[in-house]
Amino acid sequence: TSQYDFRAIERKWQQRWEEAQLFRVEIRHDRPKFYGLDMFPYPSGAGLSVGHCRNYIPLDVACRLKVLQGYNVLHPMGWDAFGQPAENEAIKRGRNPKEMVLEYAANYRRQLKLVGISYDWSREINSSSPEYYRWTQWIFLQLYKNNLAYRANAPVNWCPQCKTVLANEEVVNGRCWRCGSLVEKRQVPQWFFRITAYAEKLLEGLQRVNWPEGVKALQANWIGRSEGAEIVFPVDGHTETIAVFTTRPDTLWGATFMVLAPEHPLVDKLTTPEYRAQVEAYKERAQRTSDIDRQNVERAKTGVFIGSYCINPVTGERIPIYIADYVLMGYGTGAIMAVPAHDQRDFEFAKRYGLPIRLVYQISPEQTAESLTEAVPEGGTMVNTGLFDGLPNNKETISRVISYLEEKGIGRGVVTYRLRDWLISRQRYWGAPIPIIHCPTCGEVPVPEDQLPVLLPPVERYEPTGTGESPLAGIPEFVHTTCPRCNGPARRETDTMGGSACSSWYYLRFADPHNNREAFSQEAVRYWLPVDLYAGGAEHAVGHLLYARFWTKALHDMGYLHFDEPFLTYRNQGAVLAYTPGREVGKEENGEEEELGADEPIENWKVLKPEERETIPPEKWVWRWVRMSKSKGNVVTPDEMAERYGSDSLRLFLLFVAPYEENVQWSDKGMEGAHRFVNRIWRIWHELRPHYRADWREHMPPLSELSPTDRALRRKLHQTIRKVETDIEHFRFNTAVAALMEYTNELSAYRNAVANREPTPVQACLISEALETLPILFSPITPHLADEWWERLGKEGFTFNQCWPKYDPEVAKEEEITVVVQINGKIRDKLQVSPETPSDELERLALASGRVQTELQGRVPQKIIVVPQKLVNIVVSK
Ligand code: ANZ
Ligand code: ZN
Repeated sequence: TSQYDFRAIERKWQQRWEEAQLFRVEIRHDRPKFYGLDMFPYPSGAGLSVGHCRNYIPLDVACRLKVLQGYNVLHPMGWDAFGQPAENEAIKRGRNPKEMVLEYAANYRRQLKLVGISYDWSREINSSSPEYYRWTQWIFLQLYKNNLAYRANAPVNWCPQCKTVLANEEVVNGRCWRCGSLVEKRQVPQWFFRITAYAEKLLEGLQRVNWPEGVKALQANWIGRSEGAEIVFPVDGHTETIAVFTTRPDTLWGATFMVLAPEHPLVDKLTTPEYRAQVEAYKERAQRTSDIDRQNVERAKTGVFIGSYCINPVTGERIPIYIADYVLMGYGTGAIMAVPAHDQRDFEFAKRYGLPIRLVYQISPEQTAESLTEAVPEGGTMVNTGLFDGLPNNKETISRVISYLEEKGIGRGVVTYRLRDWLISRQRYWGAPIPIIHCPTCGEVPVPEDQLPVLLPPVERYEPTGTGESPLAGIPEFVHTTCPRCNGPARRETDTMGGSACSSWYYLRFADPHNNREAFSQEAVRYWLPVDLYAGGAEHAVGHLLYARFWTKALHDMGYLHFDEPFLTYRNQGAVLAYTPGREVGKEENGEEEELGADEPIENWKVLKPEERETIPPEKWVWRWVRMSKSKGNVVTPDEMAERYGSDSLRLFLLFVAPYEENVQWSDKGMEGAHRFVNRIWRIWHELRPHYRADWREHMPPLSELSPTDRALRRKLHQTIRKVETDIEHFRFNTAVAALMEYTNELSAYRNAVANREPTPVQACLISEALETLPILFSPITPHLADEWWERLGKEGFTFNQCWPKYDPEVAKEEEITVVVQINGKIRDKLQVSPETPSDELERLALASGRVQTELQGRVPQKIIVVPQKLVNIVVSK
């Protein structure tokens, strides 16, 4: 029957694909490879929403196209199962995280199959399985051996709610990325990866990848390279010296005071007794202020004098030492030379505390330090330096000053980075144990590689302890062990690795997921890696995407990888927003703001809680577009959509509704529209089906013998083949679908023209070409429908592994006509244009013609007459 029974059709093909193991990749050596990867998800209990589907469907379409183009395509899926999200949920539900994760993953897998994603499930990985984390631990050891992993006492971000430390990348606006609590500072021994050693390489590599500019800029800013100098100031009456980092060593002559971060190690030593009390009070206050606030340019610049002085090494002056919270300990040297004339923060500070201001650059002879109303960072020529007076305010001068300081032994040129080392230890249960043993005699000893994995022991209680120790510390059988070096009694490290360690190498494991002798074989990685196309949310810009690049580079330098950038092309999709009822609230009530997209909070608005939907009358509801999420009660599931409209319609809708990078406003209406289109093309195809002849290729007449209508239909088909292919390759899924819709219109018009008549043999050829091409063109987008058509043509197998049709450039070429150009009625030139060229375009082309311009000799036309498809007549006075 020609009834579009999508439920039966989709069920049938999903079953057949499964039976045939259709998506299992086999390497055929005569073909090129393509590795398309989605960021592997943490499977949550809420299951997939249509919002998640928007991550996976576009990449699936791109991968399916690559298969049709004849590539060996690796398109795998797995679970980012370790880490805080899973553990928090397990605690909330009182469940064992291991079982819970497996159950959630099974549901995700079912849903992903339901929407027809072509994953090779034989390569599924789960980062919390010992077969996987054994190798996460192995990589940890390699980093450790290469001095890229170390333990240090450090002030760290502590989430009082999750009771664990957090990486800098996990602190968002001073709050925990998971639970939103305000983050505190604590001093505890922690494990770090030395990502700072790769700051320069991480920056450099960004120039070699095809990523969205915005994401590259975020990473570059996060790495934060600064060129400048370190200058050493002697302290008056002490043997100590203070080094400062400055980007403007040329302004040293204007440094009239020095500012230390309140946490600077020399503060205690240099504070004189009479200032002790105020210094302590200020330090206390600073500790409670977040780094974000401290960097806020709007905040008043406060600080206190500590009683000591240092010596400006070029002027010989004694300058006072202050502490102020606008100087951070974590950047540069934690100390600055303050140049109020040319640095705005220092200017505000000097004005507040009545400190001297001295110009190093003068804009005009009248300009004085007293007359300044703000700092002047740019312009002017040097004054008050003696040696360099008269030089302009530019890079060249900075270099000359640096050379001078180096000669004098006062300072040296340096490059600093904002990037900090990556904090990896977590005082949590649900992670890969850090494979280190602490021995009272030998110190830190790595677990021998043949003893990996260090298994995560099963426990009754895995809630965080709140003491700052991991729950593993409470399991004597785990903790007590023997030292691999001296065989004496020793203790195991009880911290686990944060989930970001697992996700820093999973893309390598997919190449060789079942290897139990090594993390990955050279052969597999050499074949499949790097990832050709990576898709996932831009919120990972300075976390996962940076970490993964670092591990790749480190493993590359150790000789394990032949490449040093893991993701050649990376794309991030927009979110799916749902129209959601909420209510207006005052600022006070809006403590944690609702989030619209990734980073746009909605003020004065809160989503309605289920009980509020009962109590607040609908006319008081305030509707907003916000990101779909279970917590907002606005989730639409793919299950619902597959049942009502079919997965093919859902796929087509999600691709068509907006450009890939843009947010989508979900609407059932739009979904219905997509479904109507799928129904329509299904019907048209079936109406033409009776005229199909399998031998059409042999009977297709040459182009020149086709009637204009026939020719137009073939032209459109071949243009559509080309457009769908290039659009998908460039992630322009919406216009690819639009092209299919346009073609559908043409085909429908053609069908009407031949309706009720037996088509001529030539028409039958054209119809057959369309009938046979459509299943392949639709295959990446609506794969179930495509296979059903294919079968109904009497073909064997699946559209999945057919060949993408070759468009014929001759056939696709736009028809051209000749339009003559006249001046005062005499033919002067001819234009070759498409018949649809509009009048104003013809006029423009005519005037741009070289021959016309020569003829006109600068005369301005009095009148231009255009007869579309025929001529342009330019009238000029003689
Ligand atoms: C003197 C000076 C004069 C500065 C001038 C700027 C302009 P970027 O570009 O972000 O690297 N600085 C250095 N360490 C700091 C810290 N730990 N906390 C806060 N500020 C710090 O900024 C480098 C500049 O920021 C340095 O150059 C220093 O101020 C300040 F006309 O030194 B400058
Ligand atoms: Zn030992």
